[in-house]
Amino acid sequence: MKKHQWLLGTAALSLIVGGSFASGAPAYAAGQPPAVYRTDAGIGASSTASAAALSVTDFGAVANDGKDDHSAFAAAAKAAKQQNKALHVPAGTFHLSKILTIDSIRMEGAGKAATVLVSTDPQKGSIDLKGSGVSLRNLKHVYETTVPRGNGAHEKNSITVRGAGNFVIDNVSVNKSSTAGIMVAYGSNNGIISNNTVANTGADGIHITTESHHITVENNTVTAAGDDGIAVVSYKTSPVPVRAVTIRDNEVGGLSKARGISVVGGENVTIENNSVKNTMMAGIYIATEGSYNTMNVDGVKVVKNTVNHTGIKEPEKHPNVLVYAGQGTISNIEFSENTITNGAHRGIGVWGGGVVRNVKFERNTLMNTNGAKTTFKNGNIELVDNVGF
Ligand SMILES: [Ca+2]
Repeated sequence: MKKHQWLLGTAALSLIVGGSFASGAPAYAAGQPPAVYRTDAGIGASSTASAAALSVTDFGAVANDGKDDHSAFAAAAKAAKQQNKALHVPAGTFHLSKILTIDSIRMEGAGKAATVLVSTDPQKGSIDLKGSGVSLRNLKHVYETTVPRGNGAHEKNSITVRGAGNFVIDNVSVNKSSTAGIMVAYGSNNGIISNNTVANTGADGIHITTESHHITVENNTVTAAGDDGIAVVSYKTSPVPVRAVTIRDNEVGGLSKARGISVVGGENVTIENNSVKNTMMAGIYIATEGSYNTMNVDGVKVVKNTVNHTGIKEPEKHPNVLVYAGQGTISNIEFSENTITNGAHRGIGVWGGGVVRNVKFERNTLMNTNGAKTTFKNGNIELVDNVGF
């Protein structure tokens, strides 16, 4: 707690000195502690429309009339890029009949309850982010209707980051999508996904894949995801894995249909200080999967998370925390100072027919009353000062 308070004070001071919020510049660096956003929503929200911003209403968008605004939004986004200006979306409800692409611009609403973008085509409603320095803030994106997940096409995600660099998705509410809530793909890098609310998706809540790297996912709330809550996934069809991802201070659960937080192929991933509860499969899942032909996992730190009552679904009966080598190799996994409680069917498991190397559990607290506390069937497992194992 002392450390937490010290970090908070330091961050707040540096922000006041830097004064970067008023400029609309990215509000923080990836290495900064996230606590400041929780304590001062006004600072986190930032970004009032400035003289340097264009408004979608100047390009013909009309709020609350039930009519399509896509062409106005597209024209405004194009102009904002050409003029190097931010794009403001005022309060109200706007309708989008197609995919909206924002390229290298900052698009900002008036708040994630105040500005609502409604996609009317369930097959083609993604807000796509591309280019460099692109950001999406302070609005809500919903689909009027959804269709089955089916082929999993990105066109029916809520938000899709397509190879963008230095991107930000902050204070956005995502509600309903046929596939993922926030999809980060195609080598997207140096991105921050923060303070968002993601609910009722057809696939994963937040999904990071296809060579993306240096991504921070912090202080988001993910509930009722149709698949995993927050997932890092690398397929063997990629030349390199997803890497350097930090997932911290998120709340994940609300009867999400699969795992809470998962790494299924990837390198150098930190999962820290998250709360995961009430997911159908394992709360935290580190795996290689033969059926999905995923890459190896190397270097995952799982630190100071709470995992409560996960693995609800039968017959799988996942433990609260599961390391599963379905193929290939899982190496260098560290679980430290986590609190793992009330597993629906069991506590912690490490198993699978692949290779598991170097899994360490240190100073974790396990409180398990249903089924086996620990099931270690594979790997070189080091246990240090854990409680309840
Ligand atoms: Ca309209």
